[in-house]
Amino acid sequence: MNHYHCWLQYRPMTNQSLRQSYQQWLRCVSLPGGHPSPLLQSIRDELNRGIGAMLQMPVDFVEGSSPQNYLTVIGKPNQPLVRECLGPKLVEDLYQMKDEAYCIRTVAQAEGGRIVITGHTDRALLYGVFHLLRLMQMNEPLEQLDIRETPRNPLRMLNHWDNMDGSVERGYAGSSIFYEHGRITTNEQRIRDYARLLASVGINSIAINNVNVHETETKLITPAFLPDVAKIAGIFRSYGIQIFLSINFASPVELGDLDTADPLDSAVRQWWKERAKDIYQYIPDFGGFLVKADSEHRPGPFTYNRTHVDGANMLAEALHPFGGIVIWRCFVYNCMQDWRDRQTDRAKAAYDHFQPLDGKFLDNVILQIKNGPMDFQVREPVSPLFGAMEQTNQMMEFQITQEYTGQQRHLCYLVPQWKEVLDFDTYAKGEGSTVKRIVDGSLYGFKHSGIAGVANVGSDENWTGHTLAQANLYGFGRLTWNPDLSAEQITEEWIRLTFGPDPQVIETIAHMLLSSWRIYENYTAPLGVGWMVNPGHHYGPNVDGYEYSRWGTYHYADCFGIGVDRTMKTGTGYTAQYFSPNREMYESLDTCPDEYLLFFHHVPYTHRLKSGETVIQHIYNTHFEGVEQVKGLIEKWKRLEGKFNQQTFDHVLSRLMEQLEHVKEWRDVINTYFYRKSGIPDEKNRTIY
Ligand code: GCW
Repeated sequence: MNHYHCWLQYRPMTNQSLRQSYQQWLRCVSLPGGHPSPLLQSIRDELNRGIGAMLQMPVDFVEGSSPQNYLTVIGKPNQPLVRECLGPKLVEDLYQMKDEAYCIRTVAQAEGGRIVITGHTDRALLYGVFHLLRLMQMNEPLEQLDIRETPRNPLRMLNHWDNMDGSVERGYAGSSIFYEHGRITTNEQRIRDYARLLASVGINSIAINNVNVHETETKLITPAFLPDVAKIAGIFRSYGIQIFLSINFASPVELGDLDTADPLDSAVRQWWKERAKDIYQYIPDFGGFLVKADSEHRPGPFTYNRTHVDGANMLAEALHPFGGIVIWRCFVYNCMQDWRDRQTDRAKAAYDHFQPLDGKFLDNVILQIKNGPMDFQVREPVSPLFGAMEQTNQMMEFQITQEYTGQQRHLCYLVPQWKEVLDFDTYAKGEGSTVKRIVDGSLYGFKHSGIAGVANVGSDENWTGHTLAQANLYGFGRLTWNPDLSAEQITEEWIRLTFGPDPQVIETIAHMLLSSWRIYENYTAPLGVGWMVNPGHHYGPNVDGYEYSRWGTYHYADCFGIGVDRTMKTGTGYTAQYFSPNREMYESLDTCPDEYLLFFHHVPYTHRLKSGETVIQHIYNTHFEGVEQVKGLIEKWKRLEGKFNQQTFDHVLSRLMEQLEHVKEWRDVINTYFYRKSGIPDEKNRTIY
């Protein structure tokens, strides 16, 4: 495998009979005539690239029909050839398809047949083509295709935390692929290849700059940079991806135009309207603004005693005439807390700030909510804000970049975590009110909704630092397209596409990936406790790193016990933010799941878990076990030597060896800390320092 190509390897087909069959089907491809749209051009390019590499033959593109016995037909349902192949009845049926949905069908004919890829938009056709190429990469037969796919989430988005100096906030894969030295990159090929990767898993939106918008980036919405932004937008457009910009709420002031950014000031409102107009002149299909306001010292409406509603709606009004939307983040909390203050609970903040505003936001505003109430920890309960605002568009924010999950030095595959979040039943509208049904918009009929992920990509040759972290990006896209896919299915697809068909490789890597999050949890964050990391960069263990800080992220360990009492009865009352029966489940020690125990309760070290172990013994056991498990990962990986290119083998092995060094550090720091705090020895007498 060549790690630059990720899951679009297009390796030459070695299976002779499959190869002949594929050659038959793909030798001739019919595309709509006329002047090709940029998307149709991308389809052509991708087929040339994929077929050329896999089948070592050129593709013969035709317009309309062809006398060939075998033909692949790509076109909209109203095109005569598509109609002719599928028949009027099916075509009629397809008229119901949504804009991004596609159908792929094999139709047998005397002496041959047709593979038809159809959908109402060029974007849908592109998705269909990527699907076909995926099937071929996985050696699937094409003789009896009958596929219909509709993406479940309208917005399938990546958020880049890239800065124009080329750095990436919380980036672990090199520098930005978009910016260098305060300017937009000239390396368009890299962006095009990125767009291909994203489109192949159905991503349709991207915010290209950090939500912390600094001085230079504030100017991205001005004519100084818009021509260059428009170039990037053009590349993404040809892969069906809309671009968004993160904006600085204080722009009118910081750009020197006005002396206030008060959202109710008419000059300010006018200013944003003009900016929106400028932007749409350069980028007619601009997606809109992503906004971090009144969060971690970023400016926002609070400065002027205004609300989030005032701020978001002002921007929404400016974008409305052009069809743009405002994605307003709910990551708002007091980051100047006093650790002595036991009443303020950061976990409650998003709900407290936003829930009372339900129904007040304009239709083209979406609230973007992090999956948990704190901040992308190894394990957090689902944010209680999901489902709690029936009349307000909501979307999910996941973190693909591994800030708190090993920073792409440790193996930590996040699809199982995301699955748990999406499958969680909020009971917002009775049983079955799962998070996935809230964020896909179906539970409440939201006008806009979806899932965003903070990207894990940078300029490293393999995009993601750790080559196996490519699976997180792939999995994010696939899960966002269809949250009902199983983690196992997504994982197997990714491995087959990336590493090829060898069953031993598939089984081994699948096992490694699927176990890695729980392994990481074992040696880092026991029972839902978070933040035991070094302050600032967040890598490596430091149990009290944040304990006496202003960030509101405490575990309250003392010589008796540990955990945050968030109950209504004796604690911060956070559990009240959940719908019943989740509220009661978390409130009671008897029913609170072990993995969240210390998130919701403060307990003595001798408290017995459902597993029968005491809390302290669980801490020791999981930390010793974590080290053994990482050794197990290394053993597994070593058995794959020679199965694919040495460079990839060596690269992953060296990351795993590094992980092993660090996991020992984690084990010893955590175990020693809790032994010293509790004075309770390990039942099994293992070495604790
Ligand atoms: O997780 C924290 C990160 C910050 C980030 C912030 C946010 C972009 O440590 O780096 O800032 O969350 O999500 O806004």
